[in-house]
Amino acid sequence: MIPIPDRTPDRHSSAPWPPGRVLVISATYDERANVPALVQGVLGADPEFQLLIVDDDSPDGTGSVAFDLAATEPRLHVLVRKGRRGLGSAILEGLELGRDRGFSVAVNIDADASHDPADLPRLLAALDPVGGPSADVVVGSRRVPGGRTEGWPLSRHLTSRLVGQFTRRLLGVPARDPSSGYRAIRLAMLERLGAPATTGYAFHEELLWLVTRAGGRIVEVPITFRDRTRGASKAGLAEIRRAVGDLLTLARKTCFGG
Ligand SMILES: Nc1nc2c(ncn2[C@@H]2O[C@H](COP(=O)(O)OP(=O)(O)O)[C@@H](O)[C@H]2O)c(=O)[nH]1
Ligand SMILES: [Mg+2]
Repeated sequence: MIPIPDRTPDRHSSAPWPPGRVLVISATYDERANVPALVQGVLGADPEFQLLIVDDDSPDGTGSVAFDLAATEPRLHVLVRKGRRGLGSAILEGLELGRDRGFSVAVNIDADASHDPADLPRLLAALDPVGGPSADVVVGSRRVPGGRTEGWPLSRHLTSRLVGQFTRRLLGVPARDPSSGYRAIRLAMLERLGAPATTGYAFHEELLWLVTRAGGRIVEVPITFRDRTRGASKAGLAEIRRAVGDLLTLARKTCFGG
């Protein structure tokens, strides 16, 4: 039998978006328990911030929790996509939506409380430092003085360091923590980048790689990353395998062009 394709459309929260400058984006997959604190933390950090949750139709109902909160919060927007399409693809769709809605800056934040919303103003300030050169991307970094990671097992420290070295030395990305998902990006930069090819976790490294090749300026500010206490990591074996393949593709493009 020929399978019938799922034509259910992606669903957007319905309230109009107020005009704004800073859009915080959070990709979610099975983060039901984390969404209320995420919304409160981000929107409480500054009355100017708006938050977009891009959910991939999480089986645990994250999308309906987010829609319920958005019904009474005009600064919260929700996009629930059909099927799991990947972390990178969710972030890219959020960035493009932010750009199309006229925001000038987006900040990506994980939904699981590993990234502290209290750091948002510091990340944004580093885009346009007083008296210094402006940046195109600001990475919340665990590997610059003052940065740290709490609660990770040794295996994750080692993998993350290995990926960091690979991205820095082989891909030529000038960042000490290129895998950090906590980052602010000037949305005008998107026009200067080629289309990212990565839909999974290696999107973080690829975005910085594209920014570097486009001559963009990346700076890092220290953050404390705390491992999640609610829900489980989605970076399972299949995702890790996919990310390794994507990083090797980037290395090939770096060395042989593409
Ligand atoms: N929309 C969407 N979000 C995802 C997907 N995979 C992971 N995420 C979200 O991406 C963020 C980082 O994932 P996480 O599992 O915490 O990865 P870890 O911190 O590397 O263990 C979390 O907010 C996840 O819910 C996906 O396929 N689609
Ligand atoms: Mg996490």
